[in-house]
Amino acid sequence: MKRKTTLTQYLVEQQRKKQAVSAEVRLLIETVARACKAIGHAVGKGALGGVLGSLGTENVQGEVQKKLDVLSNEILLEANEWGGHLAAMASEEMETIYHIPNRYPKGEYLLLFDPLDGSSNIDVNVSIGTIFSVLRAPHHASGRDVDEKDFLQAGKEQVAAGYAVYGPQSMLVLTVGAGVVGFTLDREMGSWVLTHDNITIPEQTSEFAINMSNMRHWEAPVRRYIDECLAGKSGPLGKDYNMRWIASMVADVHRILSRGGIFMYPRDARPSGRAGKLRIMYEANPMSFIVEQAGGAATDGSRRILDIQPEALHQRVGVVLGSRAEVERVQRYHAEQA
Ligand code: P6P
Repeated sequence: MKRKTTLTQYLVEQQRKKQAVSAEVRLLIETVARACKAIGHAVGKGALGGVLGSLGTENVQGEVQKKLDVLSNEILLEANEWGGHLAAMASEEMETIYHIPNRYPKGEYLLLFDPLDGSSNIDVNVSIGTIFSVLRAPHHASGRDVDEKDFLQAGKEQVAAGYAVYGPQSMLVLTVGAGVVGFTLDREMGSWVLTHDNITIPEQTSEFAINMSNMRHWEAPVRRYIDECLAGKSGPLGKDYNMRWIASMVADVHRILSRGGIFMYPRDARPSGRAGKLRIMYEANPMSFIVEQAGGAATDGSRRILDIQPEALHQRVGVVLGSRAEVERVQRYHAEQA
């Protein structure tokens, strides 16, 4: 019987190949993966675990916090604070950065995460996930204490990024800058087993993902692209398109990594409108790193997301990512409009 490659073995092999995987990064990813197993276990219990429903509190985004949001955040903090590989952490669920307690050694990496993405789907039993991003801590060399500004690095500085999707299977999808790999949780053994050793996104697609109820707020290039998709075979794109919208970014991106597609959460066209819904530091950047490593593209409509210099920890950004030819088409439409 073919021996199964586990996450640890994959990371050790990457370490040997002198990829971005240092011993600290390996420990960090293994620790996050173990925390995702615990989160997936809590999610899987559902009503039996007494963890469904809301807490009646709001997070820094002004979004109602689900019990599982806060529990998932705590699981990631507790799993990662003692290992000595991190200088600090940041999360969608926390207003400011989380400093490693003085009783633990500090490391040279920063960990950012959306502990449970897709919260609106928790109580209706639809796939949700955890997204994480790893940056180097610039302050480490200077010996000063880490601060929020140290997190404000463009997405191209990421050392690693990944997500866990808690669906019919629990999967962990990861990049350390050497392509994209996928692991499936072997629930009997409790180990992440390599099942997808080279995930790539088809260049073309005939499937788009967008929340159509926001149509009145879209910029013209987005409207033009979607209208062309809806025009089907007789339209300028010459083929019929299908539509999906799960409203869990992790699940929508996982589908695109699995069979192609384009995911759009565009910025709002109104002058007073939001720059987008998704947060750049712990949603758009990690997903863009993964999508690019899988041969796709990721922009805010016009600019490559990984080049954007963030100015605030919880900054929002428009997101257009997936099959390269489709993303570049939307980019062209923005350029023609400029
Ligand atoms: P809407 C989940 O709340 C999330 O942040 C992403 O996971 C998802 O893609 C998006 O929001 C869904 O937003 O407006 O369709 O509910």
